Amino acid sequence: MNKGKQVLLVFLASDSGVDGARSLFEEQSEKGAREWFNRSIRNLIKQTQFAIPPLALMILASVEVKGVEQRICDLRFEELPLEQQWDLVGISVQTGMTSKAFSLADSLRAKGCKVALGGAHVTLFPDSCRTHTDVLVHGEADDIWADVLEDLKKGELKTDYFPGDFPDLSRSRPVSSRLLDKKRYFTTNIIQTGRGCPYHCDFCNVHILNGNRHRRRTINDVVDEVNRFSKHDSRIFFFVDDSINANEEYAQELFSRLIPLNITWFGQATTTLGKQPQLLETFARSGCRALLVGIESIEPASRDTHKKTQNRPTELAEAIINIRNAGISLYGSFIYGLDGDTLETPAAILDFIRMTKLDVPGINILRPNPGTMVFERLKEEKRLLFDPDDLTAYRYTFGQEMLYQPKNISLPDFIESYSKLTSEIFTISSSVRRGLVAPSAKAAVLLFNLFYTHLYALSRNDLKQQAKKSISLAPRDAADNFSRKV
Ligand code: B12
Ligand code: SF4
Repeated sequence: MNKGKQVLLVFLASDSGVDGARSLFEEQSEKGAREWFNRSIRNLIKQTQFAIPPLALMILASVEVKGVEQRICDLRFEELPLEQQWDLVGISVQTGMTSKAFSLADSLRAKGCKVALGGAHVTLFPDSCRTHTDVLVHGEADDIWADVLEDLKKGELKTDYFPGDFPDLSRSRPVSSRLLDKKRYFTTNIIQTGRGCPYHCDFCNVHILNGNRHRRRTINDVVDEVNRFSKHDSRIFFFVDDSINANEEYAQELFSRLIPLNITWFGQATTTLGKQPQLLETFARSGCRALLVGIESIEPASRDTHKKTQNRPTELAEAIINIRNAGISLYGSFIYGLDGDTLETPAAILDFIRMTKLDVPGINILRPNPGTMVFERLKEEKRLLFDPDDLTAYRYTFGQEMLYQPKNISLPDFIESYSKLTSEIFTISSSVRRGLVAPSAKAAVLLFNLFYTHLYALSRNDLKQQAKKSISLAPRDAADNFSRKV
């Protein structure tokens, strides 16, 4: 029987971080018991991590075109199903994963399979992808994916598909989670209510990828989706919006309507929530248990330079205390090494964490991703440690390598002070303490802190090695550049 065109949608696993922490520089020399220990920890992290399914591929797989069957393959958990002949393989590409994406695309094409690339990296750097693919899908593909599938059926695939404008999210496009294997994920209840951001933080791509205007789905569509998803999976919901409180009125109405559904949920918000008492109460009543907030920096000079302009540093602590007092645990994400930071900054971060009792502190190194304003500035100022044209230098890691020269701190001093900071924050006893005092989601807070205790130990080791040996997977001259600067 002719089953119609067969389409596979692929999500890649990253080499480190959330997809299973591994050392960047020691891997090959690991032997015996140490190798076994590291592999076991990695598998444990992979299995118990907060692995969520790729929403982009859920959206594409939900596009129904008669005569086309789609399947999602998540390479974090399964092998590529090559026993079957695929008419088209779509791969989601993020900067940081380009080498993996391109080599997979090349090998599939060598076997005669047609490949379509889409995702953030394709939108930002289409030309870097061109030689690795048959089809490039630029931008948000919610609507144009149907055109690709229709053209596939007709045997008339084009090389480029452009959405024209950002899709109108108020048009109903129900997302289905039925193609996912529930057992693999922490939850399959992944929802996005809106896209776009009016701010311009210079280390972020979102305002470039999704535009400056905040577009929203209708509240009815989101409530329907929550109802539908919860019939299939009774676990927690994760709203992947960059800031779920971006529009106070919308969020107030949406989450009021979710109260009777009795769900629990995690999400990402701005600290402004601490100054929105009514919305904060509604979040707590609607089942919000934990939020990720981008604190980024408590140094006024860094916030100004990097255009993190929403909220003054003095208001941050108060906002965090208010949110925790409402019974919501907080993951607060910092970046140390911004242009206003000095060797005094770690002590200020430590004080801030102690004062606010932040449940999970995330202490990141700035990662100047190509396509961001900060990347362009560092390139101009000749502060990048790697060849700016080498996309493989921007692999996704977990604070494990330096990609740039901080402004006010020498590299060895920075590495030493960053390592000291993470070793003071992440210990087994502080993890247990944070888990015990967390206002909610205590087990998740404990687990996250324990994982980070392991991950940051890896980070310290890798940074030490990078500084010592000037090892780099980037080109030779870049490694020389690094050793010169160190
Ligand atoms: C949720 C999230 C995560 C989650 C979950 C990721 C997951 N498993 O899906 C977690 C917390 C794990 C995470 C981690 C990281 N993330 Co993240 N994350 C997000 C976030 C907030 C939402 C992603 C999402 O679901 N969006 C909704 C979907 C519908 O949008 P979309 O992915 O863009 O997909 C659309 C198009 O791109 C396109 N498309 C996408 N894939 C494909 C594939 C094909 C074939 C086609 C045709 C089209 C297509 O069509 C889709 C529908 O319109 C985005 C920000 C954002 N606004 O998107 C950042 C974002 C994707 N993350 C980013 C980064 C940098 C990271 C980290 C490196 C952070 C870090 N330092 O550790 C890690 C990398 C981990 C990894 N292995 O990829 C960057 C990527 C930038 C880039 N140039 O690639 C983003 C854009 C945020 C930013 N500040 O710039 N992330
Ligand atoms: S970091 Fe957050 S607030 Fe800043 S531009 Fe990105 S999405 Fe917007």
